[in-house]
Amino acid sequence: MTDLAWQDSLFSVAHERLSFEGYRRDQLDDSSWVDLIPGWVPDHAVLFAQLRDEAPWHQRTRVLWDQEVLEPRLTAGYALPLPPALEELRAAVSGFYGVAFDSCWLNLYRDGDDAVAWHGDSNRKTMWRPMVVTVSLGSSRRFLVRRRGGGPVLKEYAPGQGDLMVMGGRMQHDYDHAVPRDRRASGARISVTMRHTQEIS
Ligand SMILES: O=C(O)CCC(=O)C(=O)O
Repeated sequence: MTDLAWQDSLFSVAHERLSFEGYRRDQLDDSSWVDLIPGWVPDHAVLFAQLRDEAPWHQRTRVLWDQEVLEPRLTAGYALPLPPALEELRAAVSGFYGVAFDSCWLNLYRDGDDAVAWHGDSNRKTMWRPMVVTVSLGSSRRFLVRRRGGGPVLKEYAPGQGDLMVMGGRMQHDYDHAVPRDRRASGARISVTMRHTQEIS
């Protein structure tokens, strides 16, 4: 089978399994939004176990106040072509949103001590309206949204168990998001994130 035929057949299979029917758009303002589909991945527990056991996890370091510190989570990056289980997700969101998601980055929050601080994704530096896809596997974690640079929490989500979230419009420019430490978190969570490098036409 040619690469293209293989991708087409993956897309039609994914299309049946990974449905976009009933997705909800949370409009943050005129130009920023979050799309949500609860339980988007039917066999999310299988995918969670597969990625937990097989992804090339490592712990990155950051320089903070002149000190090198470990990031409080594990991460794993993939180059295209993705393994079939991730390609199925990538093909489905690329088809639905009409944009080629061409990078895939995973976060593993091992427990409630792992977190990601307030930030807007750095793709805002090169893109006008970057979309960021997050497929959440495993335990739910609090996912908070506030205006860029500070202020009260404006939205709180609890993605886990196969939920799909897509941040879009001007959200990476105008809002920050975070997954805070949470001692009440019941277990590990993996977020599969996908981004694109071509501006949306
Ligand atoms: O795990 C999440 O849902 C958020 C991850 C995130 O903000 C990031 O990878 O930049």
